[in-house]
Amino acid sequence: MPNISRSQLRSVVTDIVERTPIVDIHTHLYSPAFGDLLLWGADELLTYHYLVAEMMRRSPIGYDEFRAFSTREKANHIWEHLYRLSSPISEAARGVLTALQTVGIDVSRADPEEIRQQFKHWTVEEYVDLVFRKANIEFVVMTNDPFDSRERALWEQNIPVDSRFRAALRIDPLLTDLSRACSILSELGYAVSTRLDDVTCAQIRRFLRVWIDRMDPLYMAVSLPPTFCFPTDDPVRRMLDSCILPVALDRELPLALMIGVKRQVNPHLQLAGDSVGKAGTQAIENLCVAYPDNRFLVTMLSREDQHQLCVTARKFRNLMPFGCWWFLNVPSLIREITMIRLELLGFSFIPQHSDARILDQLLYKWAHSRKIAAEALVEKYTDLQRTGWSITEEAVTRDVRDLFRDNFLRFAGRL
Ligand code: FIX
Ligand code: ZN
Repeated sequence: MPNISRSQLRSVVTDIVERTPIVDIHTHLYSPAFGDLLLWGADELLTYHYLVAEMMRRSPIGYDEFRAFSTREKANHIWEHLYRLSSPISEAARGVLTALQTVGIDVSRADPEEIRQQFKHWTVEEYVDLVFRKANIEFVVMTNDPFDSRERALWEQNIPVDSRFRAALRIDPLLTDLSRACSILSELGYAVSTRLDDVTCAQIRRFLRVWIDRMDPLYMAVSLPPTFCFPTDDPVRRMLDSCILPVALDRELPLALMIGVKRQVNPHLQLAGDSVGKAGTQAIENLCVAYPDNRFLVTMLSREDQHQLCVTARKFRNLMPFGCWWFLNVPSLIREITMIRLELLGFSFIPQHSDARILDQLLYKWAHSRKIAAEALVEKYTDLQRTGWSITEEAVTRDVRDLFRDNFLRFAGRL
């Protein structure tokens, strides 16, 4: 394969980044068979919890008054305050415009009613096809919660799952709310107690295996507060040591740890009320040393933890950093974090996940992230070319595929 010339580098790399299909390793999307759980369209897009938080800073509306609105009224209110009375410059507000533009909606003079009308042209199946094609996504990984009765009922009916939506087994209550976990497990017929005795641990392992068999997840996942410690004397240690990690090992599943979320610092904001705290990587180091045969996918929410996470990843091959999560999913920080990772880890990380909750968001989150990844790679390959090193299309294609797809599939044992 011929070398890419310096003058062509930018266009070749950008083109390869655009053409490489994405495996989106963490979303809150569902396959259409899950019915109402799959969110899409104008009103859902405009009432994303990121936008609710931003609107509340500009509108005098009371929390209860806003909560009592219908989704359509909420969308109109958000449009009024974030799009009409101000320019939609924040990442979440701009993202709506990128998403609409990508599916051919003229945003120059649109208002929510006109946008709603445009969505009437599509069925959900057509819209899923359109979004996956435009965003060039191979598949997304859902967040599947067996502690949620609505979701559980759907899985129990053995609904057919579209192969573009793969499962991840989400297990937060086991590590963050043991009494809730135990009361749900008891209702489901498992003999458990919050003392986490041997019988309980065996029952929790059985529960996890039942749901792994049902969902065929690509990994298990939990999001954790910045105060997460390991090891400790509390039930978290026993839950990891005697329930979750042995099952992860024998079913060959990575455990995804999403660390740094401070839940409900403002409960009035509901889903929009969570915040961030610095965590450090001591717990991750301890887990990686203590369980060298387990694999850990890790994303951290605070900017301050990003460098330390890269250094920790240099020490442990059973640790895979991923994504620019939530408040980090803004261009300036994606750029910074991607550069630090490239410089400290080469191509051995997963640069991004979308965390999309509304299908349409795949369009903007990936368009924006692809652009930043391409710019970072052009800068780094240019530095290599300056040394006399040859850059070929084959090499760039391999590197980009590793970042957007193969690193995850390999780490999850699926390649
Ligand atoms: O815990 C998580 O998976 C978080 O990503 C969500 O709970 C959060 O609300 C979110 O949507 C962030 O993007
Ligand atoms: Zn998430």
